[in-house]
Amino acid sequence: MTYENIKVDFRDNILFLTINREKALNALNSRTMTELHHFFFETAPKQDDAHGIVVTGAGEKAFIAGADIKEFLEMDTEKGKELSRFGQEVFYFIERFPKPVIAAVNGFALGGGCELAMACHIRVAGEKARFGQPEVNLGIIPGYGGTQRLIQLIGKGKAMELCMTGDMIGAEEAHRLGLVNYVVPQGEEVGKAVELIKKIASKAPIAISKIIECVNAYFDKDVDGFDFEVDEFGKLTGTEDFAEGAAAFVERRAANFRGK
Ligand code: DAK
Repeated sequence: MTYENIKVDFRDNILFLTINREKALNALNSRTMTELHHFFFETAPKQDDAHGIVVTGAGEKAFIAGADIKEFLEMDTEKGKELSRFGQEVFYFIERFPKPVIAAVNGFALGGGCELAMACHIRVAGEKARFGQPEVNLGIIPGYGGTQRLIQLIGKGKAMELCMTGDMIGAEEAHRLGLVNYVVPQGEEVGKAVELIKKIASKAPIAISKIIECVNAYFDKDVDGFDFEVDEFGKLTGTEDFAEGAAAFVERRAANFRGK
């Protein structure tokens, strides 16, 4: 698939995904959702040598200013359903992607943009970033998991307030609430995300993928997260990387993990 609305680069074993509709503040129209779907289901899983993914927005103003409101005007039920199915799949898949996915939030992260950032494993915000769920201003509610993931990150009271008022909050407030992991000087978001991915890449890859599964298991109502953790822990003790990690500790050297 040829990408028109997203840009994909691969450098230093990291996939850089940029939402590339600067004139529309990187709003997510259906074409962009289709491309995101393709990227996360086709492109990224095949890049075996990637250590992780950094997601950001083109330009200096926005990460993603939400779903494309202008496109809403032309939407019928069928199109709406298709968009919804695609979106839900993409966001679910991002959250469970077996390598770190880090949002480098460089500006407005509103509606679907805030939701996409929340589906990522870690969020780094530039100091001018602004977050919000303004769907209520349009007569709708967050539809890409926003009501659920916001509670997971910042708690029920604040999630209620942000969704019901549609208010925006700045990066510092987002950090104070736990919505973002780091606030960095504007323009340094991607650099910080790269630093984090490089650090994570020095650990055992299977363990990293299992951490992502186990943490997500907590929020899966059909799974007992503790049991799940026991099973995954047991499996990891049989990996070559565990033997290597333990041996490296005893031999006082850096571990050389191979993902086996
Ligand atoms: N959609 C389309 N165009 C947008 C846009 C958006 N969300 N946000 C900005 N733009 C466009 C503007 O129309 C303008 O285009 P031109 O008029 O120049 O052609 C350009 O980007 C620059 O925007 P502004 O001139 O407004 O820039 P300002 O600095 O004055 O304001 C702003 C920046 C971010 C405060 C403002 O643009 C704004 O309030 N934008 C809208 C924010 C918003 O309400 N976002 C949508 C939230 S609703 C679904 C699941 C989820 C969703 C939908 C469906 N399903 C399950 C099916 C999600 C819904 C949402 O995200």
